[in-house]
Amino acid sequence: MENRQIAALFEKMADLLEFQGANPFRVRAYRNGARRLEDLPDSVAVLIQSGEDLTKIEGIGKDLAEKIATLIKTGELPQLNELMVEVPEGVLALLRIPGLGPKKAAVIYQDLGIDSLEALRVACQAEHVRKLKGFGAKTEQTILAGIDLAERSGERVYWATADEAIQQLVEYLRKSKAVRQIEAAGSYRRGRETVGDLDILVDAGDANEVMDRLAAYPEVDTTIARGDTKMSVRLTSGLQVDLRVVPTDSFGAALQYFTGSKEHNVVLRGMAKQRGLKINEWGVFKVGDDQEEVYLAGETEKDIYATLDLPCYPPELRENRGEFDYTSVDAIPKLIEVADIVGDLHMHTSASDGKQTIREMVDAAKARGLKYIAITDHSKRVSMAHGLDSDRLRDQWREVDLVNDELDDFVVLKGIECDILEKGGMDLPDDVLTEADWVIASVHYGQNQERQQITDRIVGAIENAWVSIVAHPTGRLINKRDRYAVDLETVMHAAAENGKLLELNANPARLDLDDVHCARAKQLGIPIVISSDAHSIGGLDVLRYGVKQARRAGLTAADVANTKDWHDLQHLIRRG
Ligand code: DGT
Ligand code: CA
Ligand code: CA
Ligand code: ZN
Repeated sequence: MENRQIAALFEKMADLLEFQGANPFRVRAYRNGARRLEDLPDSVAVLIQSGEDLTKIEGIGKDLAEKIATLIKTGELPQLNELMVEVPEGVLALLRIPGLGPKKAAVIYQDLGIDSLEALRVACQAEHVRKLKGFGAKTEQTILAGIDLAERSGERVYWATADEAIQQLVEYLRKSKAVRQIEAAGSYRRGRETVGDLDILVDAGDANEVMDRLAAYPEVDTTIARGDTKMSVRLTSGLQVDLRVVPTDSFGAALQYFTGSKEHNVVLRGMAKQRGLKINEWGVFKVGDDQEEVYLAGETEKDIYATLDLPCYPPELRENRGEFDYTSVDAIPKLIEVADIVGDLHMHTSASDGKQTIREMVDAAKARGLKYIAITDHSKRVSMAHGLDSDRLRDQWREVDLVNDELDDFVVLKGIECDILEKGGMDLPDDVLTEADWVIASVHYGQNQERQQITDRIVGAIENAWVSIVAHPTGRLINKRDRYAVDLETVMHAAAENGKLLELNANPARLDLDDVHCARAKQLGIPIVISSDAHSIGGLDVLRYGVKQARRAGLTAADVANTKDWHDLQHLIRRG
């Protein structure tokens, strides 16, 4: 069982307990535990196997450690099974309705027997809900409006999707004369691979003018709520937008607060308290003996952090994953930027399943400021993609030679994305791999093999003398397909020992390796290559999504191999 699966079950426990009105500390213990598991690079299954004591992990107490052990041993959790008998599955969906807390959800379930969003919609329309104790016509309206949203809210969107929506919206809002400053906050600003909703902050004198403009945005489907300074709308795409309008004095404080993460903010608030300060979305305040509050800072994020003698952390690092160890600007790693990338080492042409010719990919890469690319079409095992056998590959390389002859200050590398066969071993013989400049090894078949088998396959590829790198090492597709059962820790150690690289595939649906594992690779000294895996010219533009993910892992330009020119990059690999 993977860490993520265990985390999901803990989240479910927390939801169910919350619904039952359980002790909030117990609920929080499960949620914290879930988060810790997701952030953990090592598989707890493996840790347990090797006799490690899980309680040494921060946030995992004795109780959770026992439950993890049970889950790994039996695949089930008796306490969860019991709760699921007591609380029907559909009730959990009720908790996703904005503004409907566990207490109200429980009343709806107990008094009306409602256990699904659809049943709740019918009850609201029949005006049964307003008659419940503690409810009213207005609450009923809010619930009704929230049901649609809850139906879609299971889906978090790719960061790239959020980016497109937010760029358009910010550009539109900025045209309001009332807007002095505007910034996107939340998980979007932190660069999380998926985004739940969009948070936008505006510094303006007249909040109403800004909110009116948002209401008039053509992409707005419904207004969920509107107050004096905040407003939530749903876009036709299903995405929710939370807008907050604040005065200039509080803009930095609000930006800091709504950028989060919640976990980062909790720590910050604690540090403030220790100094007799109070920190919230309005600013940092000195609390006097008479409880009187004096405003100290709030205009910029930098000011906020400075009141605590802390540097202004890049948003990507604000996850309480060790950033507070950096107590000065100089201590923070200088995170990689898009402009640092000088080459792209994974792309396809019309020879396999890409759309363009080598020359077209070259021109597009040059136009994007790159210095080299590797052409890496599929090998023959991927017959659906018209993968190349040795003869076709050598033909392609002759073409690469011709293209290179025409180029100054740009290099096209002879590459291949060679499949790792189901039974192990590479899809093409060593004598052809030897002639390549760059060999990517990938799993496309047998993705459901058990842990040992698929790990052995990938390690086998890493041990092949001619392989340069393993692409999309876990095979996950965000929101769509789970990762392979592969033991990444073993794979990474093999890469480190054999002098091989690992890919951060920048496709927004892949982002594979993810942030946690990129950080682990860095610890082990394994260079990461951020690649587009482009199948067309437009596909080259995804590199920046990979860079975002790399920043969340704390990677600097020095940690990413394709920030170096091709000559220097080769020295990072032990081939042959
Ligand atoms: P998302 O939307 O699920 O992808 O994730 P976020 O991080 O954007 O979360 P969201 O939209 O619920 O809230 C935006 C930020 O506001 C969040 O990162 C931190 C802050 N925030 C929200 N609720 C709380 C809270 O209860 N306590 C604290 N300390 N901060 C909060
Ligand atoms: Ca958000
Ligand atoms: Ca939000
Ligand atoms: Zn590929």
